[in-house]
Amino acid sequence: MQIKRYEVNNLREAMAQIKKELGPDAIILSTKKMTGSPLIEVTAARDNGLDLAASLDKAVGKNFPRQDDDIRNLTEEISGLKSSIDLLTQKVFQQKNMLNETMDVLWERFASGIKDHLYDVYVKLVENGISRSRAANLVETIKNEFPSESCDTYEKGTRIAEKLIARSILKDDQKERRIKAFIGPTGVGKTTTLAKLAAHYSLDKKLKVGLITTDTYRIAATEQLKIYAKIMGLPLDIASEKKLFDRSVAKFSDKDMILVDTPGRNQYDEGSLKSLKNTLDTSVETVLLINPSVREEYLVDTAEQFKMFDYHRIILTKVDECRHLGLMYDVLDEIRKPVSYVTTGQNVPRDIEKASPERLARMILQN
Ligand SMILES: Nc1nc2c(ncn2[C@@H]2O[C@H](COP(=O)(O)OP(=O)(O)O)[C@@H](O)[C@H]2O)c(=O)[nH]1
Ligand SMILES: [Mg+2]
Repeated sequence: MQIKRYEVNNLREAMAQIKKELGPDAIILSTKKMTGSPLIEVTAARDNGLDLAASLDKAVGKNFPRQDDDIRNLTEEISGLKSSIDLLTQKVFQQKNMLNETMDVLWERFASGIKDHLYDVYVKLVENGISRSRAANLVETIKNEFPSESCDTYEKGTRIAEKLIARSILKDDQKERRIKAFIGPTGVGKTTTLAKLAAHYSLDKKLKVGLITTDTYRIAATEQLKIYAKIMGLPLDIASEKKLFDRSVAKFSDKDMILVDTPGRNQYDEGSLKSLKNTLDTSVETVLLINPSVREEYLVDTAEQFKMFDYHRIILTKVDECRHLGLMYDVLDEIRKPVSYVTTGQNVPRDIEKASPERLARMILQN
């Protein structure tokens, strides 16, 4: 019998080495956890014609851990570890929430130390959905940087807060590109917004517009755009992959503007996002659509998922359904991309407005 010891990081690594050196009939005699790296020590043996398992049982008694026991033990250990990790993650989240709550109380206390009418401004900002920390920072800036007579009433303070918010929102002064693709989560309003803008560019600006959809996953999605294209008398091409997309772009060489609709697929499906990214080359302007009515974490998450597109600007959709536009301020501050339009209803082509920092600030403060 040949016995060998292996120091490895996992069982799979051990099995590969054992199979290579001792052959496919070798068996594992024991595994032992070690401190540090490598993580485990595995002892294996090769049978030389004898019934190895039987002779081992005989030689060391039934107490000797066999392969099945080892795997069972390891499985138990792994599931134990998993539970510990879950518990730890839960605790971290709880602590984070507690910390946030404590910070909120501190900000609250800090803000209440500020003079009456400025505290009212702070309360309004928070009521409108702005986080306590940003709201407290805004009133603190008003207090410190503006002469007291310029903010000695609630109205004056609110006006200055609006100005400060506008100042901190990015201006959309980048050049527009000829090909624009609308990306974003399912149902955010890509197809509807594209139709609104197609009408704006072709009817108001008298540009020659071509439409492409890469959304070939749902028949209804293509039909929806076909109807809009027909009503507006605009050509629509369907391109399910890069080659067809490039062909459509070449076909529309006489167009001033090409608007591209993209699939409403699960944003967490990284494969389909990558294939979309591959279809749209770098000359295409990508516009991320987000709906500020959804939870802040989801918004930040969306922005993160679509980061691979290095999107140029944002369109905020369904602001008519958003009760606390202040949330938008926090998110914009986080994403740092300019907003080109906001959409304000289901009506095509009417419900869309050009965005500007001043307009957004007014919306945030007046809800
Ligand atoms: N209230 C409201 N609904 C909108 C707005 N934009 C789109 N919608 C609706 O949202 C739904 C999904 O829109 P759609 O364009 O198909 O989303 P897509 O999956 O991203 O293409 C439709 O019922 C639209 O009418 C908007 O600005 N406000
Ligand atoms: Mg769509």
